[in-house]
Amino acid sequence: MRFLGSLLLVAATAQAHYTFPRLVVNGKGEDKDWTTTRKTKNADTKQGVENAASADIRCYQQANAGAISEVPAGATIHYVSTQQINHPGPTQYYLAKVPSGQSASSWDGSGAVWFKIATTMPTVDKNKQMTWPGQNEYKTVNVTVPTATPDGEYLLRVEHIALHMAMQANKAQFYLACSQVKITGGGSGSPGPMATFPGAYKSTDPGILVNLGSIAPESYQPPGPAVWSG
Ligand SMILES: [Cu+2]
Repeated sequence: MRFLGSLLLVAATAQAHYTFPRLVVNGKGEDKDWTTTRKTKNADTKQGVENAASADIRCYQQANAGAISEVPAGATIHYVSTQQINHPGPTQYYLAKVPSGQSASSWDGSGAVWFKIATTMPTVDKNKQMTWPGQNEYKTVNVTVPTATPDGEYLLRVEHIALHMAMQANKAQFYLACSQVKITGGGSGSPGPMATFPGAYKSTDPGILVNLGSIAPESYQPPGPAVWSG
């Protein structure tokens, strides 16, 4: 029975991980996985990033993508997830504008260029478990690209932070991807505050090193800068 128990545990763990290979814009997804979303290093293993200060926290990419998605400002977007997003934790979206003279197809996203456009907060369900919007779905939560976002090429970064083991240092798991996008029909907003990846997160941030059993849902502090809503 002991053997069976550990087999089941291994199976559950393997199923619990995920990648986000397709961006969906106003209901229309990428034709194939990793077309405008940069293929991540965990495309096969599905392992999350555990070191919030590592270079992989930016895009976790193994390669640039071949194309760029057009994203109208004001569009509703989400990502397809390869497995059910069954761990508790927030989903966050960031944008970084490609510097002039460079392309979203090749720019590396370095510098203090990343601003957050969305995060999610937990509630407590009837079993007294903390749950987040989008939990247990096969897609990430929807976000609206702020209409004030200036036109141009950007990297779009999605992350889901799995917090089921986050009471231990460096045991939060970051599932993330970056897509190459071109925002059209946008506005004249001034996005900010800006952050770097790595740099935006520390392993000791209260939203990363956290025991979900010991905090109230409204006191959860998602890591990174404040949301820019346009
Ligand atoms: Cu998992």
